[in-house]
Amino acid sequence: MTNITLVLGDITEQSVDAVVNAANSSLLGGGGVDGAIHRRGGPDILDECRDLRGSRYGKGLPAGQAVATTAGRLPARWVIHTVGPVFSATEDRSATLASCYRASLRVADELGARTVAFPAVSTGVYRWPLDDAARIALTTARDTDTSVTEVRFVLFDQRAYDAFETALNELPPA
Ligand code: AR6
Repeated sequence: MTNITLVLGDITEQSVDAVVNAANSSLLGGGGVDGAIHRRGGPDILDECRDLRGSRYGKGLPAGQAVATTAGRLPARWVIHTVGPVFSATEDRSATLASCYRASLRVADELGARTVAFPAVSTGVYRWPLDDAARIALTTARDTDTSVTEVRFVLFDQRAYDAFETALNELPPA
């Protein structure tokens, strides 16, 4: 049974087994959550990301996929890096956004992580409308078969929190 919880706050302060990073394909850092995670987590995370670029992900991590590193100085054990799709008004990329959540939970299961914190992937620099992103995130988390016991959505501002709260209340039956 997976509990879905919503928190208003900063993902770098969450004491959970794994925090999910809204990364980009380069895995080499950026702004937003990505910048905050690398800043607070320290250089070990970037070192491991560079190793991943040198081995499995020479061409970068494709959108919709996920891969783990350790969490450096963050109060978590692992960072699961996923790459959200850039929002497009002309092309439906919802399946790729849903895949970010599914793939991250699969990696969490492989690690044995039981508590996982997610940001609202793609809703910042990648411009996905919050209401729609919230619906996709929550539906996918609810419908994914996983051993994770808590999926915690960490929303950075009140607007994002309200969007997730509304979407959670309006979630259609499974
Ligand atoms: N904790 C929780 N949520 C946060 C935090 C934080 N510390 N900081 C920002 N957010 P974004 P994306 C929220 O832009 O849209 C990066 O440069 C933010 O308010 O971080 O997937 C990457 O390297 C928003 O709601 O990720 C990529 O190039 C949400 O996190 C690109 O941005 C996601 O915003 C990825 O864009």
